Amino acid sequence: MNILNINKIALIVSTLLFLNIINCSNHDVNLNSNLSGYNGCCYTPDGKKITSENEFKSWLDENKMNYKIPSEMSLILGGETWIGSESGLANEKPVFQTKVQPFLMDKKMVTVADFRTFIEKTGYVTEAEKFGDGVVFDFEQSNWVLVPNATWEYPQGPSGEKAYDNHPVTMLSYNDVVEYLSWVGKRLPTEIEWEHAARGISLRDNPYSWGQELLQNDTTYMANTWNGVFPIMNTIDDGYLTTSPVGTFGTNQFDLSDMGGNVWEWTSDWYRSYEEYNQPYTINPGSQKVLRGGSFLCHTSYCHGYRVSARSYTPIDNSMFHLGFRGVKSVDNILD
Ligand SMILES: [Ca+2]
Ligand SMILES: [Ca+2]
Repeated sequence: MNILNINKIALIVSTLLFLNIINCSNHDVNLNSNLSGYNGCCYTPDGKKITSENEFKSWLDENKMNYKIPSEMSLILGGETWIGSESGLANEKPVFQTKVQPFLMDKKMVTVADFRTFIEKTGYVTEAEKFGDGVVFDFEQSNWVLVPNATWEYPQGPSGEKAYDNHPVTMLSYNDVVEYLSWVGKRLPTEIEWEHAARGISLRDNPYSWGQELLQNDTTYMANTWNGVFPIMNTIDDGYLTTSPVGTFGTNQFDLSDMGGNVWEWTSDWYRSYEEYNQPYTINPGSQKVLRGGSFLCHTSYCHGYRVSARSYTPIDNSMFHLGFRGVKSVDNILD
């Protein structure tokens, strides 16, 4: 067994620990993220305070001649924002306030079809293809496994289902997604940008990007997550065992879809405690990147990762079947 495989198996074990023990041992997550009293976040790039989705839409209509916003992206208003949750998991504390500059964010996650265009035009070879395997959850064994020749086209391996064009592309390393985004003139969001965008405009103290409940009116699922008992039984009440088409479960106030569930999303930040956030960071062999948004594997009783404040992490050379991405651009790019 080579060093790469030993590292990968260690990673799988650590991922499993993260999912089942560290994050989750009998921990009931209080859904109130304790940001009450905080009303509205946001200012337009020209300095107008926005406190509701309707005000934002009116401002967008009035200013569409002044701002070039690509149709596939949303303008995320900047302002003072609160990050974290005092009632969430340990790594979501302490809640802190910070400033966010306005930026543009992809409304939808990058799809399999989007990524195929990149491969066809550039001939890029992904790291999973170079390494020869990828990390997959085996539903029959309820365990993580390294699957030989798992790729963005066949994220569960060559004998698994081919990835659908309109689903989020997965099985990509950090370097792969940075390469793609550079090709389209975008970058990854920071985790603060991601959480700020997920919280929307006036629903900012809700646990989820869409509101208070995963199952609205006892009938409508608002995200693709794990239904049933993790990790032994998935009842698939939301319709999907693994990925779902991007945008299936609606959008938040910034018109962003899949900000909870479906697949986790790479961010540009190295993972660390919020208490160390303003200190210089030295990259080390254990460094990992922050993931946001949760996935089809997340369940309320475990990491509950599809909450706006939830954080996960993985090493940069890791390609996983429940991990994708979306791009952002700094806002100067849209000004005339
Ligand atoms: Ca599901
Ligand atoms: Ca997601």
